[in-house]
Amino acid sequence: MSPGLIIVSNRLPVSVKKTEGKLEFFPSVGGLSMGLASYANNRRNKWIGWPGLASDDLSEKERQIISDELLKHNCYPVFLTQKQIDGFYNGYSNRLLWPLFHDVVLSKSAVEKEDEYWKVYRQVNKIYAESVLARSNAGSNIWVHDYHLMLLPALLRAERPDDKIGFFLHIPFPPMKGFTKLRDAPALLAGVLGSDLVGFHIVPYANNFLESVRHYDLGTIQPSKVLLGDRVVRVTDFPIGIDYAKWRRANRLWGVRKEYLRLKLKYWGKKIIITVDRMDPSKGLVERLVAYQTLLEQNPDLHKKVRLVMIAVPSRTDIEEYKRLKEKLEKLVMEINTTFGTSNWQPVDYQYVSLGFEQLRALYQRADIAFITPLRDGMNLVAKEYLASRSGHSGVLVLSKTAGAAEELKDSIMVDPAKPASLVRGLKRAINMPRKKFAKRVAIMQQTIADSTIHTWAGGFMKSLRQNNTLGKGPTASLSDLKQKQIVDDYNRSFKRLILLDYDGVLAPFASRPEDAAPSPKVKRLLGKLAQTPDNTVVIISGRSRGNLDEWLGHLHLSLVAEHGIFTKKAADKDWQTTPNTASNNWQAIIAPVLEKYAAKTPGAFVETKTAALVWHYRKANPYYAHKYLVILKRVLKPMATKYGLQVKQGNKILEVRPLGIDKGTSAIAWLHSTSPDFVLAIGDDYTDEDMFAGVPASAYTIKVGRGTTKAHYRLKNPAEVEQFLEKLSKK
Ligand code: GDG
Repeated sequence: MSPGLIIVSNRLPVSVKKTEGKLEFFPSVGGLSMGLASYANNRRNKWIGWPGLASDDLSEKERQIISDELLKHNCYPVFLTQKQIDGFYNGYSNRLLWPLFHDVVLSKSAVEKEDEYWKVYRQVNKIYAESVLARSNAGSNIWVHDYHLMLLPALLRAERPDDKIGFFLHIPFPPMKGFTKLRDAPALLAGVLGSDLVGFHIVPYANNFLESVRHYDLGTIQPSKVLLGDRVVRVTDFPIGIDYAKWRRANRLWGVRKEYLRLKLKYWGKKIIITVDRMDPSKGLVERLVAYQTLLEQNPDLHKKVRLVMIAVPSRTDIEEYKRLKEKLEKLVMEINTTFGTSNWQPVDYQYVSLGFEQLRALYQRADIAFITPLRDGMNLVAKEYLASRSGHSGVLVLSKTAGAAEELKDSIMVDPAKPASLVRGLKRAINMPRKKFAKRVAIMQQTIADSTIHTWAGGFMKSLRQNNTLGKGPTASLSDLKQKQIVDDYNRSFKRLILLDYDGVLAPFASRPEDAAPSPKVKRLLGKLAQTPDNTVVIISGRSRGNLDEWLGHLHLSLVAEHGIFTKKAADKDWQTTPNTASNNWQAIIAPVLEKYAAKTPGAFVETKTAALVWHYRKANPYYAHKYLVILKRVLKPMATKYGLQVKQGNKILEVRPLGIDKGTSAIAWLHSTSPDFVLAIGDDYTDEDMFAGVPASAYTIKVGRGTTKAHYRLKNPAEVEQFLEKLSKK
């Protein structure tokens, strides 16, 4: 049975409010709950989110009632206090991330509180992580939604390396220049990069994201993906759609028909222009009204013939900027209505309300023109819903070119919301547009919307997420018993064999302190046996220092390579040889304090000094700080590495600095030259072992231990499987 799906979002599809001491449950507004309904209704799946009210004045009993009621919908609440809601939701998410991502000017008071808000944002993301971890098992599929939870994927990844984690951003991702204004931009990116799959509405947002990842040097950028050590994060577009059939067919509903008749009478004989948006600074509501005002000023002939119905849905009402917007908008409505209105014509029908589905559907059906001009919008579902709701191919759509929907709805009348004249022109064109002329364009757009629905969106994302691990593995096949037998046969037939083995993660599992990862007696016995076999050269090729290797394996007839090739000790030799021109460590005095500085900031991280390398270990570190400072460290080290001829390589929870030209590939090639083998086996688990896989001939048997992209041909799961395989090999 495939594992269930865990959906995580700020809000749940069911919301709760408390009026006069009574709890009320109601469905949340918005396309997401509808789109994911088929997943949410499956009892194997879970939806985790905030129920919409502060937990401060909820009794234990009330919490229980909420949890029980939500459980009926497979929903699980994350309870947040008012203080947490203020810092996380109203503060960091909606006063900083939201405006910044929509290119809206940030308020000064919000910027001043960035630090304070950030602390709560992090804290709440951790609360979400704890909730997800407590309610799911290892191996789950987890789908995280939106800008409120950008740190969550990495927090989950740290605990669940094998889970499939997807992240979808419902709002635009801004260009790198805008995004990097945030003080904690790298930490947000590192958070999202904990995912296997990152989805955006349209390609430009995905590219902006990749550009920011490149800016902070967080990974290797390839088209639509980021390579991160041994992981691949796929970054791609999934344009969200609507439930087309539901909107289209709703004209049959009794409630819709009744409401439509009411609107028909109410707006009799007028050309109706609608705007439907949450009351939000990014939606360009003031700009829209100003455009309408200008249109009326410039075209007196339109007076009494048109009417603008503005539905402004209450949203984020605790936030200062939203309160001010409402005041400004209402003042403007009043101004337009008093300037142009007459006793029987009110130019703007302003409604600050959340309509029911049937009312909204009827309004779409009645509206001659939809005037949808957000300053910026991730997608904008209203534009799609309007077109789906039209009888036949009627209606005219005016749409901002800065809405994600503009990518698909190219046949709309496209306007630039930053240019007032463009809005006025667009609206005038819509009013004068001959119905028949526009019908063809509506038909094309309706087809587009019908082809790419909310179901195809959710299904497409989930399919991709499930496939993602396979992508991470590349074409590498797991080393089947049959293949193992073939390798053993080939080994037995050959005359001269070279066996290159990494140590950590291959011959011994990782321990939290490097000195604790000693080999088991069985591994030592197997290595000893292989090394004693005539015509075998067995090389332990490791990043470790000489001390550990000597202590643990020095007594066996093995060859040892320490510090990725700086030191070599051949099986018969007593002493280590140093690769010429590599052990000068003048640079260490300069780099070590830098690594120490960031280790001090990262609880649990420490610096290991090798003869000719420095290693920043973060296996035991708090993952949040580790990612944050890893990013900064890489950036700080880059120019220093160029100056001193060093390479900075990220391995398994380590960042290693060592001289250029010293890597396992160079070392492997040297062993090939000195032994001329007819059988080569190389086993490794780490990023640094990829150099070894690349260095050996194509005919070599290369085996990667664990997950992640690799150049190796085969894969084994863990050191225990390596041990079993070596046992087969040593039974000659
Ligand atoms: C975010 C992104 C992206 C509106 N008024 C009423 C009402 N609505 C429903 C609409 C529509 C939804 O709310 C609004 O969706 P939008 O896409 O237009 O905008 P956001 O709320 O800002 O949504 C956006 C979306 O996420 C999905 O990814 O497209 O870009 O900003 O479905 O129908 N519903 C009811 N009464 C109303 O008065 N019942």
